[in-house]
Amino acid sequence: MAEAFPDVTQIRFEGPGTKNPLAFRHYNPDEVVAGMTMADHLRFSVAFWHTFRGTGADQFGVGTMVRPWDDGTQSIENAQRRVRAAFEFFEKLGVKFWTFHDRDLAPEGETLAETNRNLDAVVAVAKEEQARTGIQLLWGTACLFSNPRYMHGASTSCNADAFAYAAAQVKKAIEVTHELGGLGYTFWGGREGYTTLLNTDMGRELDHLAKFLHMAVDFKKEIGFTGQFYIEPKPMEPTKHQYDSDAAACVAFLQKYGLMGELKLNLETNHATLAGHTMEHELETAIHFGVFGSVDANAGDVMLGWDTDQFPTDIYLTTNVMLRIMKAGGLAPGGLNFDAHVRRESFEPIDLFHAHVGGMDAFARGLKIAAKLREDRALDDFIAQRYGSWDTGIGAKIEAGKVGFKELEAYMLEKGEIAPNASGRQEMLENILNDYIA
Ligand code: XUL
Ligand code: CO
Repeated sequence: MAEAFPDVTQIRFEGPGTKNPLAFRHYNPDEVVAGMTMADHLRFSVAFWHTFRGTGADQFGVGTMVRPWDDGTQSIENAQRRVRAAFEFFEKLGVKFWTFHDRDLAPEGETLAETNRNLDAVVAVAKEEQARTGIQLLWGTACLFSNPRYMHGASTSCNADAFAYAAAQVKKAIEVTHELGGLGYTFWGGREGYTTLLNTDMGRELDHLAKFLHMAVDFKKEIGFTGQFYIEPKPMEPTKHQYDSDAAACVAFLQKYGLMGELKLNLETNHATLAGHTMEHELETAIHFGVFGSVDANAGDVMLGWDTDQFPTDIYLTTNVMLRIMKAGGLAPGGLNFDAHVRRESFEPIDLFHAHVGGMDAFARGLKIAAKLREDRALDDFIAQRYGSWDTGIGAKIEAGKVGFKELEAYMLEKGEIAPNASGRQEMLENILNDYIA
């Protein structure tokens, strides 16, 4: 097949001063930062659905993307050619991982059996390309939201047959993920949520979602798939109330239904902001509850209230994300998956490179800044000292469980008033952060 991106050779590290827009200024894969190569810290992944299936269509107009390798048909040959173009892109960009939904890869047929055969035919090419390039599947997933059969949800549908179809579809998606040596499998709740309680039995739907995930866990064990399962929280879009709304809601769900230990979280920046949280809050929550897994790297727009899935360019964001990832001890077996798409106006193939190069450089800078902040304990010492009252005296006794309300009453009656509070120094800390980012 002719090259899909004939104008691009390997994207290389040229350093901060370069004027070449198709070079890395900061991402130097083999450079060691805090004891590990940048490639191993960052584990970049390309999302097949946005980069190779995104058309640029929106509510107001049809697609705009120019993709010379794609003939626009639903043929298997076209789907296979698209996969080869994708691997050329991954290789030239220098990423080691990719992700896909079953239906991004291959068209649906007339029957489930035909759909599965279509998928197998395209997965065979992906397997070949993986072997040729050494690029690995970070995770696979199933699209349980596009087809009208899932209008009421998949595992949370009021229609039991939709649950059954979704189970069959996910079974197959886990099988092909396993076949491709996938490091994980993601469950994003698609239409698992509701719009009005006037027609919804929420408790029953949540029970069904849990049952579905238990079946998936059982099946995974049965076939010996050892990849990590992830839930991807999102608060809204397409439904008004998505069940996996944020990290804390997912933890509550996993605990209630006995699924802790089986699934971790794949956290996405634009989903965090839609939930009214910062991405670092979501990461910190997941880390605390022991469910941090992987990251869908993107960004929203501060002026727009929907899931714009833009490429991350904000160094504050990437620094804060990398601070948490380093605190968690790294990403593996997860990664930084660019669940992001180019703008409708950026319709040329080359824009796919500009977008990813920018995202990778933004994260490389975030990594270097976070590593330096950690090395200097520029924030850590302040936090440790802020909680100093818990290290000795009454604080240490409370943490050790040595006192209860009666002892604390006696302590305070004798002391009369609390020790003076100290300033939180937020502005000083913001200045320190700025100093490192500069
Ligand atoms: C949707 C979203 C999905 C998941 C995979 O907002 O993020 O692409 O990442 O289904
Ligand atoms: Co996502």
